Amino acid sequence: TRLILATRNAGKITELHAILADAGLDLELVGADAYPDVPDVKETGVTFAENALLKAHALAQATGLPAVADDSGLCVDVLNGAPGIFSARWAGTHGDDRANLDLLLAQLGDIADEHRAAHFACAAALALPDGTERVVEGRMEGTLRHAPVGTNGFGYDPILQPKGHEVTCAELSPSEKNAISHRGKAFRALVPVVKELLG
Ligand code: ITT
Repeated sequence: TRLILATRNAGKITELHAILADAGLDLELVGADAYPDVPDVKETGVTFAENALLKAHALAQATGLPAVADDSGLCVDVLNGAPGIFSARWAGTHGDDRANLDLLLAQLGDIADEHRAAHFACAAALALPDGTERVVEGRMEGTLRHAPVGTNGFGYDPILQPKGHEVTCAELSPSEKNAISHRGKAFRALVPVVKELLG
């Protein structure tokens, strides 16, 4: 079965290939970049789940193929859940990971560790060309460091230290991160749904 990943984020694509392959899905995964004529969908939803569904439906409708999408972000307790669904463009330019991370650190200033709780959230959506849809979510809890450490991963990985770990997500290996991440949890939960609907 051909399954399209409705994402243009290279970090997500790498992780999703590994997560879905490990879960034993016998699928041909094709990134959204293989469909350059499909316009970027406006993420007008107010939740991760709504935006993930918008992206999955847009690609499924445009291609006539089943599509999966990821909408994700970092939610900081002391900021009432921000950046949340605005994580990719927190500092203004979509996808400028370094600027987003620097702005967030500046906003937190030297707030003490016990007030630096945060979590990554991911909504994983599946949409079929006939309009069928499913969405599931996953989370990874942690605390925010005062400065970035590590070079693996993407986005805010260098500042999120997962609960129960002494290192940041950017110091974990890809497989270590996928084993505990919001994205790993969400997409492993989506796999049985994909198998049920697509065989
Ligand atoms: P697509 O819409 O094309 O999938 P995007 O980057 O615009 O790509 P989102 O709107 O879901 O995707 O934004 C996700 C942002 O949240 C991403 O740019 C990172 O800044 C952050 N993020 C999500 N998952 C992350 C992770 O595992 N590690 C670090 N940062 C993450």
